[in-house]
Amino acid sequence: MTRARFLQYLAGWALFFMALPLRAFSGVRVRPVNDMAPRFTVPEGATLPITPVKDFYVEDISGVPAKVKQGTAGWTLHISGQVQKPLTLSPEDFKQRKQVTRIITLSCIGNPVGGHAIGNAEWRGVLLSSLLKEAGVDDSAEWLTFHGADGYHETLPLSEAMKPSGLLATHMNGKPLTRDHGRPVRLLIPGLYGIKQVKWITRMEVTSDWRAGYWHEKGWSREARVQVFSRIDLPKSGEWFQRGEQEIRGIAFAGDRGIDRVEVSWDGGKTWQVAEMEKPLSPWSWVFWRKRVEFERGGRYTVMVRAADQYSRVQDNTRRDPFPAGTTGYHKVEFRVY
Ligand SMILES: Nc1nc2c(c(=O)[nH]1)N[C@H]1C(S)=C(S)[C@@H](COP(=O)(O)O)O[C@H]1N2
Ligand SMILES: [Mo]
Repeated sequence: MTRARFLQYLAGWALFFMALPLRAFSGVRVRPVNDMAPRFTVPEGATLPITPVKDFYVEDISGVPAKVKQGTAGWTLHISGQVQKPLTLSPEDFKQRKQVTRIITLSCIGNPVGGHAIGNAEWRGVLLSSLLKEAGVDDSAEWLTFHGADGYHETLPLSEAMKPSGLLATHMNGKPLTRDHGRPVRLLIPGLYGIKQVKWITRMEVTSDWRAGYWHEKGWSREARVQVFSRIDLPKSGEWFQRGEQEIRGIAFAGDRGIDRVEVSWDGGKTWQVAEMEKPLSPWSWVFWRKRVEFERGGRYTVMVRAADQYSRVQDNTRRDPFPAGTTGYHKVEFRVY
């Protein structure tokens, strides 16, 4: 089999597994090879500005590593490769460094249109750039590879890693990271999908050679830059309303590019109206939008949403599968007015 055929074959299987909608709601962990299947539940009510840890989606290749289950007392993170001064850091060493708190939204690249494999949290930790400066990166180095205790690995360009927004987080919403979310330390680089946000980090290596990440080896995007995403949270699909005023609302997200505008349609995409937006909690956070609409006539309505980032990149209406670079299509909800 040629490489292209092989990738097609993998892609085929990835599409097949992601097309099983029941998986998302069952909460059952089925894990076929090559399947990016984030576990998430759809909340009953409105979306909260900060996602409680218990409702935050979880995605990883083989669950919490044994090393983490045994406790993280002897844990160390090594920073090595093309650096002047290799570092070995314990959780205690992290505590002694300057603490930074950031609100950052995290989204899985496998999140479907309208999906909930996206959450917003307040992360605390140490700036990635400050640790790299401390280690003293060689001029000839270009890449930084992260290794997780489960064998997962990802590579970032050093230019991306040196951005002042990247965080090696030890805390989530004011508490130490839970095992599921990467205890004792994980990466958060705003602007990139979860694929890049390595959990349970044991080793970081500075190199001049690029190495494909775990999912990139399976055909997923190499850069994994977040696409413009918007979602309708209310009304829910299939709901019935009495004639009159009704609020439509939801979230929008564009990684580190910020949301400039959200537009809503309730005639199936023929006309669009600008929605009101709340101020985001940070430059890396999702935003809440809302629109009050007067529904005078009974019948069936299709509400749609689309957003644009601050570089005026309007959301793409092609309903792409999340594989290989994240989904793009507009979220639609159908409901009835009587
Ligand atoms: N070590 C490790 N880190 C990982 C993964 C993994 O399988 N192993 N999965 C990545 C993916 S695909 C996503 S979407 C995020 C999910 O983070 P969460 O489980 O905290 O929501 O973790 C990323 N980091
Ligand atoms: Mo993911």
